[in-house]
Amino acid sequence: MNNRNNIVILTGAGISAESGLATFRAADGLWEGHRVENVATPEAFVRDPALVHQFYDARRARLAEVAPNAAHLALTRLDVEWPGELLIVTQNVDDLHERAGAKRLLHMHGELNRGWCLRCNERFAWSGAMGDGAACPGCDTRGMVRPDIVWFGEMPYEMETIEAALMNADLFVSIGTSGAVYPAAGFVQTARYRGASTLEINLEPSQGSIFFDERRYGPAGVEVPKWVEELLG
Ligand code: BV8
Repeated sequence: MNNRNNIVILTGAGISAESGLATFRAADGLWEGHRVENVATPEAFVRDPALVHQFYDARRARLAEVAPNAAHLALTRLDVEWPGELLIVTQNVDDLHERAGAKRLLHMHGELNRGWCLRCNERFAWSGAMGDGAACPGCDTRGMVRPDIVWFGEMPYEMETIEAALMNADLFVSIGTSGAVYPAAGFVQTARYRGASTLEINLEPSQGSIFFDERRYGPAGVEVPKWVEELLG
């Protein structure tokens, strides 16, 4: 890797695991006790908005109790020191990359700390419980605010920016994701098609591990700082 090279990094729930946030597909396959289709789809929100708000309010409250870990901090160091182009694309809706100081970052699945008014379509920062009676800070309408999060069946954010970065990448690194959810799980194939080198850093082989030139298995808090030190060292 010479330092003119362009790097795209995809992160998933595994990078936040050592901070104490639950991943999606832990052993029981449930997501904090819920089936995904009951809390992370537009249909679920229509069917039972109070349950969906309760699920996200609990995760937003939990987020306030945790902190970035060594893997987030190592990616921020790379973000600051890498002279080539670099983009961190996170699938995570937590704000740990931001709190670690990352700047060249985008949230393709939205953010826990943002809301979206279905009446006036405004999106805005949100802290604390959203409940199902929350008032929109824009139009003041109550009960029409949803989490600004991309649910299953909804289009992820900033796909054009992501595709452009992948088409221009020399190195694609996937960290802490099971490779179960599309279109994120397909990014490695776009990068390979463009001739990028590909590296997977995860606790165990992901569903797409065969597509990676290099694979490093272990806790992100250990493997990511090691990799960044090698790259910058
Ligand atoms: C869309 C926000 C189309 C919610 C999320 C093709 C085939 C089949 C289905 C589909 C397909 N293409 C699209 C679909 C449908 C669907 C999909 O992919 N379904 C899957 C289940 C098959 N995709 C979609 O619906 C997407 N939208 O395609 O839209 C469209 C087109 C036009 C117009 C309109 C629509 C939208 C997907 C986004 C859903 N939202 N998140 C929220 O967070 O509340 S996805 C959710 O799961 C997470 O955000 C995350 O992104 C995703 C994947 O989870 P991971 O991050 O990978 O976490 P996971 O627990 O799975 O894995 C953690 C990994 O970390 C593990 O491997 C573990 O070993 C590792 N780990 C654990 N600890 C550590 C560690 N690694 C290192 N260190 C550690 N300490």
